[in-house]
Amino acid sequence: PAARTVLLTGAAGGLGTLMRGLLPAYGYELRLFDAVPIEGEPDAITADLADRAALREAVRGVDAVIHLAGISLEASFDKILRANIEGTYNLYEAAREEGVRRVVFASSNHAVGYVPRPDGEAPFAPGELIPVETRHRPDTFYGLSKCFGEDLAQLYWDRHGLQTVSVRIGSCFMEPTSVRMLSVWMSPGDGARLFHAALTAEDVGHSIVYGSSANTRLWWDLTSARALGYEPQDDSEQYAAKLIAEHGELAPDNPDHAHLGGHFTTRPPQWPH
Ligand code: NAI
Ligand code: 15L
Repeated sequence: PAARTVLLTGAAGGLGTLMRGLLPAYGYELRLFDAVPIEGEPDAITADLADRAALREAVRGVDAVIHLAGISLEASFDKILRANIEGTYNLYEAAREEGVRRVVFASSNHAVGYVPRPDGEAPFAPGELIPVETRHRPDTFYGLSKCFGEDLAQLYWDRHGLQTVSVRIGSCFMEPTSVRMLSVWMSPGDGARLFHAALTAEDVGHSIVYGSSANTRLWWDLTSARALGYEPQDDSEQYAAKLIAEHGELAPDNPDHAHLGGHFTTRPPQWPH
C-alpha cells in the first residue's frame, strides 16, 4: 500500500523546501521536522535530532520518513558525529520503536566522492557508468557520515526488517550552476519523482540508488533507481552550452575535476564552521 503520512526531517532546508512544495501533489500528508522553525508552518516540529523523545513522538503513526536533516557540507568531526551519525541513529531507533516500516535516506554522492569520474566522451556507455556497488570512498567526514547512514540502513533491514532506500543525491537545485553539475544534477521535479518511487516501490529491503536526472553527461548508473519505478524526465543538457561557455569543459589535469566528489576532494577536510 502507498505511504500516506510522511515525516520530512530537514524540512526547513533547501531540499526540504523544494519537496514541501512538490510532494503534496502525489497525495502525501507531510509532517515537518527541523531544528529551526519554518515560516508559515506553525504545525512543524521544531526539535534537534539529538532529542530522542521529540523524535519518537514525531515518527509516531507515520507510514514513512524522508530523512533529510543533518549537516549538508563538510564540518568538524564533532559536529558531523552529533548531527549526522548520532542523529541518524536516533532517527532509526525512533522509527524501529514506533514500528515505522520505511525510511528514505538522503545519502550523497560524497559517500563515493573519491571514485574517479568517467573521463571518456559523453554520453558514456552503460559499462562505463559507476555502479551502486562501487565501494565506499568518502571524500570528507560529511561523506563518511553518509557511508555510516547507508550501513545503518542495511543493519536495520537485516536485523529489524525496517526498509530503506538510500538515495545518493547528486546536486538537487533549481538549475545546475557548474560544469560538474551537468553530470550530477537532479531537477527538483525528478527529485520528487524519485522520492515518490522510493516511498511506493514494493520490497525495497535496503536499496541504494543514485539520485539524478537522466543527464546526457551522467556519471553513474540509474538502473537501481529505475527498478523502483523512477522515470526521470529532465536532462541538464539544456544548460550545457551556457555553463561551458562560462567555465570551460572539465579538465583532466584539474584535481577538482578528477573525482565524482569534485571540489569536496580537494578542500581541507575540516572547513571552518
Ligand atoms: P540544508 O543544509 O539546506 O538543510 C538541512 C536541514 O537540516 C536544515 O534545515 C537544518 O536546520 C536541518 N538540521 C541540521 N542539523 C539538524 C539537527 N541536528 N537536528 C534537526 N535538524 C537539523 O541541506 P539540503 O541541501 O536541503 O540537503 C538535505 C539533505 O540531503 C542533507 O542530508 C544533505 O546531506 C542531503 N544531500 C543534499 C544534496 C543537495 O543537492 N541538496 C546532495 C546530496 C545530499
Ligand atoms: C552534497 O552532498 C551537498 O549537500 C550539496 O549541497 C551539494 O554540494 C552536492 O553534494 C554536490 O555534490 O554538488
